[in-house]
Amino acid sequence: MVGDSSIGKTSLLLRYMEREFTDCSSTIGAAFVIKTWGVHDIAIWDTAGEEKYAGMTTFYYRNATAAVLTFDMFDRASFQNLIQRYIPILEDVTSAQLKVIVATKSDLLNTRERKVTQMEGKQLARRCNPRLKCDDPSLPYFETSAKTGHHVDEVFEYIFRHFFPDPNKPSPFSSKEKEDSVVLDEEPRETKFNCCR
Ligand SMILES: Nc1nc2c(ncn2[C@@H]2O[C@H](COP(=O)(O)OP(=O)(O)O)[C@@H](O)[C@H]2O)c(=O)[nH]1
Ligand SMILES: [Mg+2]
Repeated sequence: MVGDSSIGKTSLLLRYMEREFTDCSSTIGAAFVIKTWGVHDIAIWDTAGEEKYAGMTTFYYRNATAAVLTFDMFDRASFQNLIQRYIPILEDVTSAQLKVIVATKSDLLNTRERKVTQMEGKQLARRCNPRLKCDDPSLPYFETSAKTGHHVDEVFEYIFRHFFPDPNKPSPFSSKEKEDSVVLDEEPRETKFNCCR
């Protein structure tokens, strides 16, 4: 989960994992949760966007298979920061094969004026993912609301399906069989989200 602070990264992940929206204080450093998807245990890293943690963030980017690049659709600077700051760092340090662009806080569209168009979001998704086929109808671009849950599952499930079209087939990345997913599923979640409780 990449992007400026206060974009809604933690809220998005919380909504997906816990099915709820909680007003969170800012995340410290980076932490992760494990999502069990068929026979796979998928680690999702939530980073803090603050400058002071930039070095640490780079460390977490390094082994990422996919990146969720978030911006607040009402904050143009957060979109520019993806382009000028986060995407270049990501491309420098990782071989992430998929970059999903996610606009947050879509529940506010009725009352506020968006500062980034849907077209701009889609263009960025296209530019970031040159390996996707040109005629692929499902660009990795989503407009979401952690508050209402709008399009939140779609973000994560797009990624999981991209890498594991059949969730019950063993991973192409590792031959390790799933053994104790329940334990893995529970433990990091508690560690991660204690800022909200
Ligand atoms: N209206 C609205 N507020 C949101 C949404 N997602 C996050 N927020 C608020 O934005 C602030 C920052 O959210 P947080 O998840 O901590 O952002 P992070 O720093 O990127 O992890 C918090 O006050 C959230 O309540 C959303 O979908 N809609
Ligand atoms: Mg956070």
